[in-house]
Amino acid sequence: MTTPSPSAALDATAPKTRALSEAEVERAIADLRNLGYAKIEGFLSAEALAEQKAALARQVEAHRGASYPGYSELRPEDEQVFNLQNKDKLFLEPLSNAGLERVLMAFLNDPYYPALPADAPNYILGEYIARASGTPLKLHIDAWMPAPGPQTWMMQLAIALDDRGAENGCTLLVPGSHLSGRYSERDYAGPSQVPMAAGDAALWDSRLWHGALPNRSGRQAWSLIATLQRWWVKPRFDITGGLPAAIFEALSERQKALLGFCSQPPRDEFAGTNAKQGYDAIPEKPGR
Ligand SMILES: O=C(O)CCC(=O)C(=O)O
Ligand SMILES: [Fe+2]
Repeated sequence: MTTPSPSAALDATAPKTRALSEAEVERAIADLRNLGYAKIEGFLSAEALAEQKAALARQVEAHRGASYPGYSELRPEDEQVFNLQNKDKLFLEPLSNAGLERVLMAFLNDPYYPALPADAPNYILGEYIARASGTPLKLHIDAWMPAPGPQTWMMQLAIALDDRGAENGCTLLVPGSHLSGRYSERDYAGPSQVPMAAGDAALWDSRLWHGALPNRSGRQAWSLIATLQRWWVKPRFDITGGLPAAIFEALSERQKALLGFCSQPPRDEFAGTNAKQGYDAIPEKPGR
């Protein structure tokens, strides 16, 4: 494979994200293995960044004042839009970048999933939010439990839509902590700051101890944060049940597989006996 320069043709499967070079893909995989996180600079083109920002601004406006049980009362200073996959198909496009898929497949694809092509993702979306920091987010893991070793089952992808530095609540993380086999120390001293420029992406293993600084500047910095996980991890929302029909109809088979439509547990043994299904198992409409 040739190594495209950053200005090379845009990736055909993900309009307006940048085609990643072979070296970038390999470095991201190595960094994720060793450090538990990786950065991809300039992931969104200027055009894609403007589009994502405009799409998010519409959603922020539409959800102003909304109350979310279990969230709004706990983190009143933060701003968050949930379930981006239900809001606008545009938010799903960056997730289909071919280089990004290769990085994620290296960690999250089940090699024993014959019903989907070996060169296609069989991992799924677990959650997709946009957030802007308010109060500090203490160090935590998102993997539900720690475990040492080279295998993981969940990753987060953050795409910065604004410049995000220490003054407005950038990500904090503890390099290597994904291999510790321990839950985070909430107040661990000396985590690394991960400043990002608008359009940059970062990935981290969900076992990694991470959090976010408070926003002290008053200047909001939004990121899209997608959780990608192995096909068998329970999503945080009912993604296949909640997707609006109009968005479902506009998606490719590959995107529907990403949303979990190929790996739903059969309702009972007469409907099926294997959750690892192919594109032909995608239902006619959202749900089963
Ligand atoms: O905003 C960030 O960079 C981290 C957010 C995060 O860790 C989370 O939402 O679980
Ligand atoms: Fe997190």
